[in-house]
Amino acid sequence: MSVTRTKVVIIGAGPSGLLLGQILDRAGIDNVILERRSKDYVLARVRAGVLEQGTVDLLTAAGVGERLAEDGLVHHGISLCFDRSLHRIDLTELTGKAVTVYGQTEVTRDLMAAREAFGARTIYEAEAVTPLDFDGVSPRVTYVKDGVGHEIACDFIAGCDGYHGISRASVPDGAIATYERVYPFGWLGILADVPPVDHELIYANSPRGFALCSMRSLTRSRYYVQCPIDDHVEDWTDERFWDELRRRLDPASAARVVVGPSFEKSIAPLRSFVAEPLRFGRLFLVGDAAHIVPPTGAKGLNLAVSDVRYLSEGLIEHYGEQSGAGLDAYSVRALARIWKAVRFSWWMTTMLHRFPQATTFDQRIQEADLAYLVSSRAAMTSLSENYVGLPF
Ligand code: RFL
Ligand code: PHB
Repeated sequence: MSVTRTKVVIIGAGPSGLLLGQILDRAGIDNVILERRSKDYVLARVRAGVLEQGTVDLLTAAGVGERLAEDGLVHHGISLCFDRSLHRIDLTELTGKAVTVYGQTEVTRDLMAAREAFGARTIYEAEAVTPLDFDGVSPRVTYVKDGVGHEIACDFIAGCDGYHGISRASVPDGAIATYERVYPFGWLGILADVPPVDHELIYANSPRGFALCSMRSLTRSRYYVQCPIDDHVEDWTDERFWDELRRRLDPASAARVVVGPSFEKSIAPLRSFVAEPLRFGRLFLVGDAAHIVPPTGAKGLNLAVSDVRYLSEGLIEHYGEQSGAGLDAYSVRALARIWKAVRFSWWMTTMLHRFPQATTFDQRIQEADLAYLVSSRAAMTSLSENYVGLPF
């Protein structure tokens, strides 16, 4: 087994791992990323689309803001659709801030290119990645690549390996608490090269269930409909999808839907999940490894980025000023922001979806929630300040 050394081993090359690596590279802190999948596999995953201003600012400060500034679409509002009519919420008028539509795939591509240009080490298709001895002062990570075992000794391990990763699973049961809600439906999402139905996003609550009209560019649309969790993608022809989407929108929006062949179609389950704490000796949990939110609030990627902000500040302080204060505060600082986003995402999900078990009372409360929201500047401001991103 070959043994090498670095300062920080990062497990996972999703947005959390790649951004943490990029910030550490620029601060002169040596790191290695170990990723289970191939680079092409990671790039083929279609996920988030909405970036908070704070996310854009951090990506820009990390030197990967160029293409984002060129191709990102700045949105100043969103629309809610219910009762067959559209209600626009002016995010910028209410908060002074906007959001940027730029696909997670593109963020990942930019971060991978920057890392390659810098010459930092990323090991793709690393098997059996195992974080070890993180409760002591000499942690290490072992892995297998092309049938050969390797070990990397390090100062810290960053678990950026998503919900199904090995980092959280390596923590002894008694040391971690988890909180979870699983929702009784999924999102069927498609990508198609057709112009979006509107210049901003539409979140729709209809008697047939939730729908979301999003986009990746002015010629590429990303649409979702709520579906039963046990549905199969094969049951959903393009025709059925377009028909269902139109039936969940107000008549004017439905008439503007441009249909075309989809080139990506998948079903995602919806879940809220938080693990506490986020630090176990010299192992830190970051992003989806520590928490999952349903996508209704567009918060998952943005939360991953705010975790990276706090952790990178702590690591830079550790190496620069020999102070452990930032690392000691990481878990508490990150969790305070995480729980607020978990609450917002849960609330948006509850307000906008049709729940199979809902009583007529629940249904009336949902209608009142929506009616109150669009009639109250205070309520719309509250939604907006959460949607554009709470302060760090
Ligand atoms: P990721 O992206 O899951 O990356 C984890 C990486 O770790 C690797 N890995 C391992 N590597 C080595 N050894 C192991 N044992 C490993 N196990 C796993 C994986 O292969 C992977 O490469 O987590 P990260 O970096 O924390 O990023 C989180 C975001 O990806 C996630 O929160 C968002 O995509 C959530 N999300 C959205 N977030 C938003 O902010 N705005 C949105 O509009 C939004 N829309 C969405 C979403 C997620 C969706 N799905 C499918 C889950 C829409 C959807 C449909
Ligand atoms: C997306 O474009 O994929 C998207 C946008 C907003 C959300 C969730 C997903 O709330």
